[in-house]
Amino acid sequence: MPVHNADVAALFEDVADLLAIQGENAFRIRAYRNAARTLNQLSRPVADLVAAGEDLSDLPDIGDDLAGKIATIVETGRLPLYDELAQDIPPSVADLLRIPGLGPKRVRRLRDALGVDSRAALKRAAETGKVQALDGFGETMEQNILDGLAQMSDDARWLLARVEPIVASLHDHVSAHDAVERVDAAGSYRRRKETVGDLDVLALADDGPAVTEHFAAYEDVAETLSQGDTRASVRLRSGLQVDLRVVPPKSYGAALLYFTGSKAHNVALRDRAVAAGLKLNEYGAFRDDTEKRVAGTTEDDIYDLFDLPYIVPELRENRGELDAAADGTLPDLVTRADLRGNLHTHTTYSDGLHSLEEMAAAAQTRGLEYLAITDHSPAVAVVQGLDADALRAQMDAIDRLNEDLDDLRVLKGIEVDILKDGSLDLPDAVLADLDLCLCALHTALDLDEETQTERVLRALDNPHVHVLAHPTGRRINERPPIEIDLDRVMEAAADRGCVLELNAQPERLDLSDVHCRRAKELGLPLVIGADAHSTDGLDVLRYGVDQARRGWLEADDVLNTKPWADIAPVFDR
Ligand code: DGT
Ligand code: CA
Ligand code: CA
Repeated sequence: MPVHNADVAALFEDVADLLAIQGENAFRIRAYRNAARTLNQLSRPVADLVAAGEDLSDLPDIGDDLAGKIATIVETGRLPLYDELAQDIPPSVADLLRIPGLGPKRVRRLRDALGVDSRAALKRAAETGKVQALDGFGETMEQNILDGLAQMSDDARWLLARVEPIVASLHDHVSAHDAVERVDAAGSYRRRKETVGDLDVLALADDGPAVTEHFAAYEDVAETLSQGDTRASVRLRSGLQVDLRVVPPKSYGAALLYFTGSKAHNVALRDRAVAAGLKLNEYGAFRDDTEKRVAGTTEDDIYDLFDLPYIVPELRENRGELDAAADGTLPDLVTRADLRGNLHTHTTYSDGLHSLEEMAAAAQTRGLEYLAITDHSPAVAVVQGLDADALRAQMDAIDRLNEDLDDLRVLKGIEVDILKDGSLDLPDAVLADLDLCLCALHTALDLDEETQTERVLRALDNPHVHVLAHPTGRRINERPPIEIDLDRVMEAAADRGCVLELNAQPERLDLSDVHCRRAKELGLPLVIGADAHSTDGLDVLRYGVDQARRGWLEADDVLNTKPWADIAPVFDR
């Protein structure tokens, strides 16, 4: 049974939630949350570490007890402590914590006083005014709960990064069948969309029934939704739905093109086919009059039929890629290999898991030429932030570290908080001595658009600021973007010689693909920032690159594809 890091992390988060609802002590709850964070940031599958007999308690925030629990989960797929807790508190109660404004204490109170044990029960209680009558709730809280419930959809989409390890295991399983020559995950996954609704998998094979049978027998399958001779749909234990099609060689390119989508790209391509007297579907391209097959083995052949060069999946959204292909003006998209540095990094000075030295070593391992250390300032109340003295101490430590480093330059930076009035959380005198300064919003995220936009513009007015980090503050499936006039912000940034970050964290990917493209149109360069909170956190840069590619960005549009010496002037406003 493949147990993925995210599964173990999710189980620990669930335990933390249940403990919190029970009123357990904060220290114990935090231990599970920290462990979940470690697991989510680990680049190697923890199941492999267990199999290799490695000592898990060497991992940050994992003690002997948690190491034992991880091994149990990997080996049995279950955690007895969770099962015990879940007997008292059903998942539908823990789920209430996801509603903005509801913490464990309130959830416990709702349950004890009103018997609320699910979203539906909460909705009924709020609609009948029972919630506002409770001590410590009130009318505003009740309305917020109703609003929160309305915003939460039951069919949240899957983060691309969460789906990746699931695809890897599934790919191994399907490929292992003798009849299968090739396996591709198509659909939104192949287009590298930030979230995936369901997974569309193609297997190249002549013997359909044997392969669909083998697919349905995958050990991670919870439920087979349908199974035929050439296709099957299953739901995995994680809840992800997977649709498999088994396709023979002569149709494989056509099927790959069709099931990669997007639907809008397919429709636009089919219109071109019709205009050319052709019929295009998932089986191939055919002459309209004679039904003769003219292409289908590869995607290349099909694009070639229309005199088009190959179009990479990231661009297939019918946002002008077909015209650009016809004109020979497709962008030469940025790649991960183009990135020379990372400009957003946390360390143990604030909320990072690893030390300055460890982060520098990890950057070297990954072939980066420069690494900006950008810990938090004090206003981020949830973590320990650096005040001016602490920042100066860190700057000295960076100077000392750089003396010992040959092929990596560590840059002195900060992720300074933008305060409610648009001023910054640290004095100009210390900001002036940094190599670069990111600014970011972490509080008062609910201001109206005009106020929020003015607030950010005021921050960018500060001549020591260079980068606006995670500009919209969204967390996919958790928190919507702030209300902000991003066009105005981008224009103002360009005017002032500032840039915006494309934050590469899989749950942020902030800016969106559309915003990336808008920045390019406005001539505003971006930086792709890992926002790394651990050594493995540097590996998320590639998700930022995926997003940038979906936004049509080329290496020239991304500052950290260039040597530090070339871009240093930008950070010297
Ligand atoms: P998702 O699953 O919501 O993240 O998005 P996709 O793009 O993976 O969409 P999905 O799974 O519904 O379908 C996979 C691909 O199949 C889609 O990208 C294009 C193709 N497709 C699906 N329905 C249609 C259709 O009605 N017409 C055409 N031309 N293509 C379709
Ligand atoms: Ca899909
Ligand atoms: Ca599908």
